[in-house]
Amino acid sequence: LIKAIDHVRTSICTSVEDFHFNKTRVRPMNNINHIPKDSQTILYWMSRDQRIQDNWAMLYAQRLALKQQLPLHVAFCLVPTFLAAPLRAYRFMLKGLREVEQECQQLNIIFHLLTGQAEKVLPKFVEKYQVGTIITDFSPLRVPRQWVENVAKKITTIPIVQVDAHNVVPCWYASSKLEYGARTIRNKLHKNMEEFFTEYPPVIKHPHTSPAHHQVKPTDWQAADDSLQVDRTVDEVAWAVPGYTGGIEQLESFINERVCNFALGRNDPNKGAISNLSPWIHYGQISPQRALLIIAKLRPKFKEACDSFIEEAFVRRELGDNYCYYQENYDNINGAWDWAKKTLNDHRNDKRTHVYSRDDLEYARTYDKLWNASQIQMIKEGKMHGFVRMYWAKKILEWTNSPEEAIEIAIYLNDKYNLDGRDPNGYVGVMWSICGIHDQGWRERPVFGKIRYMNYDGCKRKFDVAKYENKYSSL
Ligand code: FO1
Repeated sequence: LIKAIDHVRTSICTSVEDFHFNKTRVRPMNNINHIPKDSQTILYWMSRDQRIQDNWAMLYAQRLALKQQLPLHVAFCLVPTFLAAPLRAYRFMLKGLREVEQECQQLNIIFHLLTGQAEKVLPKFVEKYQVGTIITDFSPLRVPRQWVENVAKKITTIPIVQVDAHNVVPCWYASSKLEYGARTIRNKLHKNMEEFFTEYPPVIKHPHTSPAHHQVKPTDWQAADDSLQVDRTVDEVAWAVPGYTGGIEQLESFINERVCNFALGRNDPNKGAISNLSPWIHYGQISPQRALLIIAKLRPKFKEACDSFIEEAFVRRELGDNYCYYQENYDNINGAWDWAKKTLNDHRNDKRTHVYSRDDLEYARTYDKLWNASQIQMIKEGKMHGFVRMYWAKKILEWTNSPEEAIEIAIYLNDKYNLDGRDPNGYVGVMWSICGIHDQGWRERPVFGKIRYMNYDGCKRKFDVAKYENKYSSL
């Protein structure tokens, strides 16, 4: 599949220079429009989209460097802690970045792993290499948005621009407001598909070599690992091979082995019918748009599966970015609509049938074997099946003293164990389950109020619960 994708890229265009770049993907982060005359390099500050190919931010950076006839650098600013990400998450990310470094070497692009906050390390970098423009990618989350803002405050002499390299339709272009749900954003996204759902040209071997080329040493990955201040008890998982190649291989196995069952089996955690791509997508190691372009081609053969995949990986995923971008309280109860806040408040003092502590939940010590199994799967594999994720979060609401506590515990566990934790989709999943965002009101009942309820018997009607419980029966 990797070769086939390379072939598609080079067949649409041989150079990014003759490619029409859709400028709607780019927005200025300061009001400087001119690249200083004595500039020596262009910099892509990579953050969310940790790949070279199929990356609009990288393509835009190279295009600018080619126009200016300047060398091209890529820098990643490694922070020692990020939203409580454990070793499992960081190792997955760092291994993917190793592949990025190798690819840069082959393409005459210089890769730098800078350790520390961007606002501290980038100003020095810009001065040292006489950077003419910084291009960065886009995340709707608070912390990375603050990074960009802080950098823009410190670096005031060169243009800083941002490219949404994660969404098919740039988040700020798809909608200018907080959407209610899939039904209100779907048309907005689909109507823009023709404009944005295009093939990627290749990032090419860069023709301009930096004088600094030979001074830059290869990254010391061990030192990078040692610099982390993370929970090292949550270790790597075996099933997911990090990096672009690993991600494309996962996509290939989805196409060859699982897509045929996706339409009917995607809600059955025993079926193994899902794409499993979310870890690679979270770290930007593969492009969601690439996955969509490939899956869309299978539509004549697997219409229903492809349409469901497009709904999940395009509409629902981009709705997640919309929520986090326009709702600053995306991870707490204030991010709920008024009807949901009211109903949760009305039922705040309802008697709970069981109350568990965070520890009880974390170590899967509940009476519910299905819930325990889902928690065990997450601890062991760093993932949880999408259908069970909803049940899992809703039970946390049922078994804790307040919706606030439920949200906090659900996010804590999701971010600690899941490879794709700390992602807009994770926050939206928790907020959908506990606060009814992107959902509607349902028949009122204890604790949940009008928030949609899920129960064990309902799961039994959907899949072989005992089989799943047996698979994940102990830690
Ligand atoms: N991005 C960075 O620019 N630097 C980091 O050190 C960094 C660490 C990190 C750890 C775990 C994780 O899940 C993501 C991490 N990211 C990092 C990427 C990033 O900011 C996120 O993927 C997005 O914000 C999600 O939208």
